[in-house]
Amino acid sequence: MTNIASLFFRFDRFLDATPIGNGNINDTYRLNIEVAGEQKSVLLQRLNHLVFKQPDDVMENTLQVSRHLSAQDYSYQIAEPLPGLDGFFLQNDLAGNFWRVFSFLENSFAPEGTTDAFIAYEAARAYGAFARALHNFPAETLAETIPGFHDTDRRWEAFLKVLKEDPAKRAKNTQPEIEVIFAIKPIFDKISYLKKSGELPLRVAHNDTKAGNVLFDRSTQKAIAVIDLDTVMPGTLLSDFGDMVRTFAPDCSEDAISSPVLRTDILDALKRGFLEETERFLSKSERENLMLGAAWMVGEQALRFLTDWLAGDVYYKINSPEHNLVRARNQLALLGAMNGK
Ligand code: GN1
Ligand code: MG
Repeated sequence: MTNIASLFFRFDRFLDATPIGNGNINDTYRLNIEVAGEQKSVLLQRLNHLVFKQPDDVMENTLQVSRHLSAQDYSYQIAEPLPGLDGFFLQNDLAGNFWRVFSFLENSFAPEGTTDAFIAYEAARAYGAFARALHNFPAETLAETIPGFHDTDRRWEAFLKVLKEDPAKRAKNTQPEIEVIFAIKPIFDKISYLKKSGELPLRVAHNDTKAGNVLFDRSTQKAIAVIDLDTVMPGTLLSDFGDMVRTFAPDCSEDAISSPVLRTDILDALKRGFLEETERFLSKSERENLMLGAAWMVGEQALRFLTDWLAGDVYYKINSPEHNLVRARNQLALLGAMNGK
């Protein structure tokens, strides 16, 4: 860590690097160093280059979007990427890992676990403001940092392939879940139709709109920043709203063995917060299909967890042998609970 820190800063003393957050993909630390007698904190992160295969594209998107946001009427803070001593934003260690540093927003916290209606409302407003500030940005100029990220047709193909090859020999004992996935296919087909027909406008989408990606002020308890711009890509806002419903509205986490209950007060808070910021520019088809976006995101996440389970746990970090299967079941139960909402 000391070596990595020294690629970014000249410092007198390396104090510590404490892991923070609970992301499934990257590794994040609060790095404390001493510069000219003063303690300085930054956010240091190892970018998972097995997931983000073009790290330069991730940094370029982040810089473009951060610059655009700072030139808009956008009342939130931006966790700016900081360059290394050689001027480059990405620095490699000897093992070939990619590291970057962001300014640390002091006196802030990222919500964890099940959040209440106020947090949901504040976060939805922040994600809505983010979308609004970027609605005149040319979305097509951004790189696809994970090609086909929300291309559910493509994810469906990947699922069928792994189901056929069955590399971990798990398909036989996963029949009930596989059947449910086939039963929800019409949701994916409807989204695919809306995208292909051009009914849904191409937008800058954040693509990871969970509670943990909004920072809150410890004193005021208000949202102060939207973070984690790695998956900001051209896409649709239905997935951003949908992923909020997926992550905020259940009464338990996606890792819980119990079946989630959909909390309608949270759902209302999300709609209110998001629409306050976006209503003026959303198209009719976006407004009408927000809840389809939610069903799509929950279904797609179930598909992704199930695919990873069948593949032998190659993508998501797992903490127990059946973690991916538990997550897939959880998401399928959530989708069931959403029916008719
Ligand atoms: C991953 O690492 P984290 O928690 O931000 C994943 C999301 C999933 C999420 C499910 C790049 O996000 O798409 O919704 O796990 N990110 C990537 O927990 O695949
Ligand atoms: Mg993320």
